[in-house]
Amino acid sequence: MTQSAVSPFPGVEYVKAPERSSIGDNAPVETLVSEIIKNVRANGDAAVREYSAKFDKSDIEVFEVTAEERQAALDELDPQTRKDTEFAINNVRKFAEAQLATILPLEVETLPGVHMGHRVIPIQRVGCYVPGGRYPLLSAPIMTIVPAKVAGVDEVIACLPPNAHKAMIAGCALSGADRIFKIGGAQAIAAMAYGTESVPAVNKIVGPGNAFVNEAKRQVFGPVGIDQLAGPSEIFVVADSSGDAEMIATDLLAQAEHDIRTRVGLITTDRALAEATLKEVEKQLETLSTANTAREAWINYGEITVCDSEDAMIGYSDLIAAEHLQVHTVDAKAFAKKLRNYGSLFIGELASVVYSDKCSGTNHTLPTMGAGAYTGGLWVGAYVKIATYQWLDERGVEQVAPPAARQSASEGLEGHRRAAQLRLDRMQSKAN
Ligand code: HSO
Ligand code: ZN
Repeated sequence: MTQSAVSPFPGVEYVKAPERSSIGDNAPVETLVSEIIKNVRANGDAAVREYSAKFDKSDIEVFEVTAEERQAALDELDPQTRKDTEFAINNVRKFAEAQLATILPLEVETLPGVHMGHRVIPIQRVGCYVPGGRYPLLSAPIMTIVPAKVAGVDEVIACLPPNAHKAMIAGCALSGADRIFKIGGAQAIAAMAYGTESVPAVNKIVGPGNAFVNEAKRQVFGPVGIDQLAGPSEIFVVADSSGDAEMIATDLLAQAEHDIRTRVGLITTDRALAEATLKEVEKQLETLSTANTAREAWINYGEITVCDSEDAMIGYSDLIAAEHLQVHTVDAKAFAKKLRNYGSLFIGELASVVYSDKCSGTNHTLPTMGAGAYTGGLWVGAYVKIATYQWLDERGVEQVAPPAARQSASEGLEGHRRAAQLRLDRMQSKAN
């Protein structure tokens, strides 16, 4: 059933509504993944072997990629691909370094004698999941591994499915992975979370994957950190009458070809642009080699809306909080400042999402499914901890000890009261 009669937001009308809105029931995945995690946690490599055979049809005995295998993967990479990969790595590194320089340590004296601050401490060991996927996306390992290295993580390990394209091993190596393992799916996440005989346990797991990987990350979260739960890709374009239908349709389809669940859309104040873009999408689908996937995504989750005001356009865009948001308006820089919720913003029609997908330098691991309302994407800051500390001199104790002791007493926490009071008592007996 199409929802064209229903307005998705006040002042917003569908020209083409998505036919589906929600992504199915996750319960069967949840149960299976929980079994996989329990088994890997209890039986280590043996369980990983069992699942590699079952899900990946792999009889691999030694999971870790050897130095010779690494070298062979690098040697097999064609020279232009290697150059392009290094170009992307350098750009991602440059931006991550610039961002890291903004994360500063701090120390202040909040009361006389009460000093506190925070330190910026790299996470010790990080695990990067690198998906196999239908196409080998060489940019995937770059986006998770390079910022980890820039942050100063001691050991960065990467896991990729045993049947992943060999070039992906080269991508992990060029990005700087310290160790690479051929393990995929939920078993890889479990192995990195709890450790096995061959895989060291990590402190944080990052990187996108399929429904099983995502669910496994959700389940191991707690003692292990995760970046985010990556859903299917999303792209929206906000445009006024200056928008170019061909360019917009091209950019929408560029992401629609990822997955039949990709969500793409145009939000515009211009009805003529809406209708022209609708026609353009249909036209371009006729010649796109990936049209099978892109068309299904377009029919199911694609949308075009017309807004009766700029405010409605901004409000609806903020409600969606799209993973990628392109701004095609007359004064795109000024308009961009009015937008609040998105994973990453592409200002002006020269900034295509595809550039950041591949090589311009911002991270392409971004929040989906509305998470852009509360977080940005993966970045160098996700690989460091901001950890606080304090130190006091006697003037500080004189100020904080009495209220701390009183609060503890009134809460019935006698142990706390004693700890608060002890310093004061010592200071007083020293003075006498
Ligand atoms: N659009 C994807 C990233 C990507 N696309 C890599 C192509 N290569 C998620 O942001
Ligand atoms: Zn993409």
